[in-house]
Amino acid sequence: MARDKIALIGSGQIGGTLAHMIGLKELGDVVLFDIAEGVPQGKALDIAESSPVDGFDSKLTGANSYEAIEGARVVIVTAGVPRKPGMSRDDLLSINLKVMEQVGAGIKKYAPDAFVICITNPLDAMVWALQKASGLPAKKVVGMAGVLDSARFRYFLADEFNVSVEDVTAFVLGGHGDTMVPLVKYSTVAGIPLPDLVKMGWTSQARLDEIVDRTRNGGAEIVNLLKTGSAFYAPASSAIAMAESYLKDKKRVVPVAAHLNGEYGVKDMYVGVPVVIGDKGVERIVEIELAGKDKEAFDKSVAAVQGLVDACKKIAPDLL
Ligand code: A3D
Repeated sequence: MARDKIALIGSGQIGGTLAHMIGLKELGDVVLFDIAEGVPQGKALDIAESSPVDGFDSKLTGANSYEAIEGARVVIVTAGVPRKPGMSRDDLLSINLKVMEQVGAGIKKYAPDAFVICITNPLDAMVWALQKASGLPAKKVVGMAGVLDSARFRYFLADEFNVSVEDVTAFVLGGHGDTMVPLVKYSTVAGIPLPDLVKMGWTSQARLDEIVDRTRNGGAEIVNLLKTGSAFYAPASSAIAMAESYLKDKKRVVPVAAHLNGEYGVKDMYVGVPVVIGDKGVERIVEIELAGKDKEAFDKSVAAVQGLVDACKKIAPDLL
């Protein structure tokens, strides 16, 4: 059986980490792509030179032309520019929107059968634009955010309770960013919902609220510490989990930015919801009933994503 080919569009902090992880996990051969000359080639060679030490077989190459991604089974997109001081959210949106148009055209031409995972921010709008620009079926194009947001929530909870991260599950809905909706009653330690743990005296409601808040601001916390960029290890791990579920048809149930067409009362938008990922892409959208404060928070989050999508439509009306 030939090895799967995985294309990484964008060879920056996350792209390089993804390539290294794919090698270490022997998930397939890697093509690193970037517009910066030498960077994808240099990272590919550097990681390839680590392969004899770590004992993995994976062919790693770097490229500046889209032909190199031909036939990829998975494409992970991190291409774009970060928000710089003085740059508005709309400036960032219009720059990265153009990037998504280029990337979408490249995928359409050379990897139309791939499962595509978008990571570029602003996530929920960029994955929407990438699906439009690539013309791929919506169930084959997803955004990575929920796995990362719920991983952060799980980590903070495990730390709070002094238990293994493996025994903590978390449920996060909504758009990526400060409007995300961590659902406390569906988050558990070994199956025990968090509200029960409060009753059992494991933590207080006030502590739980602080942890939810820290989760919502998890990205900003890392940016403030690093000063020169944003998180890349945990985002890369999260995208790898999604790629692995597709490549191995694991049918994992994970929160991703998925295309909604009526589910949760949302039409033609990407919003973070739990889905099943198997070898057909998004095989099922898990639709839970939301009520009260959770529904309010979800609707607020959807409205924020809608605002970004409307801005995209204004900048690039021909994407529709
Ligand atoms: P960075 O290290 O800047 O890498 C981005 C790469 O994209 C650079 O190497 C650029 O040269 C390249 N690039 C720019 N324009 C193009 C183009 N037109 N075609 C191909 N490549 C191009 O960033 P990073 O790896 O740290 O982050 C990548 C993206 O992920 C950013 O948009 C971040 O905001 C985003 N991000 C999202 C999350 C989520 O949870 C959704 C988390 C962390 C980062």
